[in-house]
Amino acid sequence: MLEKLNELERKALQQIKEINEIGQLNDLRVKLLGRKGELTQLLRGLKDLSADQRAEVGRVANELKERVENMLQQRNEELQKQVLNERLEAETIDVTLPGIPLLRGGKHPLTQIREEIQDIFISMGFSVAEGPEVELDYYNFEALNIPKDHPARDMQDSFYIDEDVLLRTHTSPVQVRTMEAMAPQLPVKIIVPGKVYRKDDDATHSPMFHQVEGLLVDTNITFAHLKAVLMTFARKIFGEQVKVRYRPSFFPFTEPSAEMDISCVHCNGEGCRVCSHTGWLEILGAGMVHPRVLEYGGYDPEKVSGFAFGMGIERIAMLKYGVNDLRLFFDNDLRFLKQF
Ligand code: 2NM
Repeated sequence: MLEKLNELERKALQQIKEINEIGQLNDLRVKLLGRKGELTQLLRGLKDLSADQRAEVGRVANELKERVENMLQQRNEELQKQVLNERLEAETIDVTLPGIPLLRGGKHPLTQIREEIQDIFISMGFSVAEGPEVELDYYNFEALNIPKDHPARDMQDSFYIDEDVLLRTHTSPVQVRTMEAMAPQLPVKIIVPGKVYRKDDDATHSPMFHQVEGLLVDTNITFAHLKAVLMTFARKIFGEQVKVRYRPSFFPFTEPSAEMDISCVHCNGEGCRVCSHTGWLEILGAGMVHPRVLEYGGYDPEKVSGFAFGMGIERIAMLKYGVNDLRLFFDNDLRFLKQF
């Protein structure tokens, strides 16, 4: 029996050496050491031996099994290495190929313009204030001296949530909220950027658009301060060559009220299609804060005065960049947005 074991081991080691494929190696393991394998078959003869012989043959068989397993294991590792080497030979990596480009994001043109506007007013000492887009009718209209029967309150023009709540139609309610929070401290010197909502939809009007409004309240503030601040703003955003003019206007929350025009950025005031051959472009509304609005804000109009202004960010961006359809800002078309 010991001889048979010897012979089995010799043949096994020979077969293991000759195998060149991992799958076949597993088959061989089963054939040699498995439950119905050659070694098991051979050990059936143990029962015919004496107890001493059985112990001796058993020991030899166990040692044999261990050696064969080691050989199988070793061959397995060799074959795995071989497979890996063949793959490494076959597969090549061209490290000179260009990499996958990382797409770099950028600020939306309206964000760029808003930040430019903010920086200009911050440089003149204004702070940036923000407030809710879902606003009380009280702050959006009442406290701004827009009475109940005023056409600006028309359901046709505003998004109402219920009788007393609506999407703000301008950022002015934040000015009233800020005055309320600050009174009687002076000065109030803020700009308020943000989204506003009106029932409008065409090439130059979107139901959601962006505004920057400003407010300066202090003792002895006059229309001259308004002109100085707004002319400085116009020159910084459109260039030092720009001219400005004021036309009388009307807003319920300012008195007197005015519109500020700039000389046309396209034709430099000569007259062209952009400025409807007037040489001028309207860019913002402004005025001295109505005494009633100051009162709503908690200030005494006998002791303080102020000016306020408001502009649409889309309109400024369209003029500055020569964009003729405001919907381009909201379509998310990268071919458009990448140009800024
Ligand atoms: C404009 C034009 C004129 C304005 C007024 C106020 C407030 F709250 F202080 F009274 N905020 N913004 C204002 C004034 C806005 O937008 C065309």
